[in-house]
Amino acid sequence: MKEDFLKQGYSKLEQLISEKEVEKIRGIYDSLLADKVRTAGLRSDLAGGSEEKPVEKITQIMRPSLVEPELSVTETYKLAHKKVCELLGEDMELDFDMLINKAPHTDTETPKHQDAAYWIDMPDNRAVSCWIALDDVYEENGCMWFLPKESDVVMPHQSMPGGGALFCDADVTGAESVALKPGGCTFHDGFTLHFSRGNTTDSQRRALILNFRPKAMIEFERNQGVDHTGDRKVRQ
Ligand SMILES: O=C(O)CCC(=O)C(=O)O
Repeated sequence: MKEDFLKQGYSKLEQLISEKEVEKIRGIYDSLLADKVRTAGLRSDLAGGSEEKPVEKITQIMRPSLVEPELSVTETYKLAHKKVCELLGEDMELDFDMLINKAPHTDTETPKHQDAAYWIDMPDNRAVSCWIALDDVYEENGCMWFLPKESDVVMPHQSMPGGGALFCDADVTGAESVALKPGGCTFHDGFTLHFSRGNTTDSQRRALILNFRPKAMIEFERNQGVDHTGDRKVRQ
C-alpha cells in the first residue's frame, strides 16, 4: 500500500474498518445528512448553484465532527490516522473531515481536480486524503477514479458556477477506477488528479473523507484563518 501510494499518488485498502463500525458511522452520517439545521453553513452542493434544490446532487458537509464530536473518537478516525502515519510520517494529524454523498439517480460527476488546488501555499505539502466507502462503490454509483501522479504541480482550476467544486481541464486517459466494499478505503496525495462519475443507481453513495497533513502545517493554516469550514479561494 505504501509503495503504491509513494509511486503513483494513491493506493487502496480493501478493509479499513469492520462491518459493525461501518454501521455505526452510517448511523451518524445519515442523521447529519437529514439535519439541514445543524449542518447549515458547513453544507453545500458540489454540483453548484446557490438556490436550494429539492434534492442535493452531491452533498458535501465539511467538518462533520464539529457537529457530532463522537465521530472523532471512533475506531475509524484512529485507524485512518494510523495508516496515514505509516504512509507519510508520525507528524501527520487530522486537518479536516468531510462527508460527500451522491443521492440515487442524481447522475452528477465530481469533476477532475487536484486537492492541492484548494490549498494555500505551504512550506510542506505532504498530505493524505483517506476516502472511506460506507456503501459498495463502483463506477455506476460514483467510485473514485485516479490518474497516477507525475509531479507536485497544481494545474489551473476553475470554480463551478454558484460555488460548487473546483475543476481542471486535464486528459485523464489511463485513469483507474477503484471499486470498494463498505469499510474499504483509498488514500490519495494532494497532487493526484481524481474524479468520480455520477450515481445512476437506486441507492446512495456515501463516503466519509479524512484529510491529514503535518501538525505544523495545520497550525500554519489555522494561523491564516483556514479551518475548512468557510469559503474557499481558487488557486490559479
Ligand atoms: O466523493 C467524491 O465524489 C469526490 C471526493 C474527492 O474529490 C476527494 O475526496 O478529494
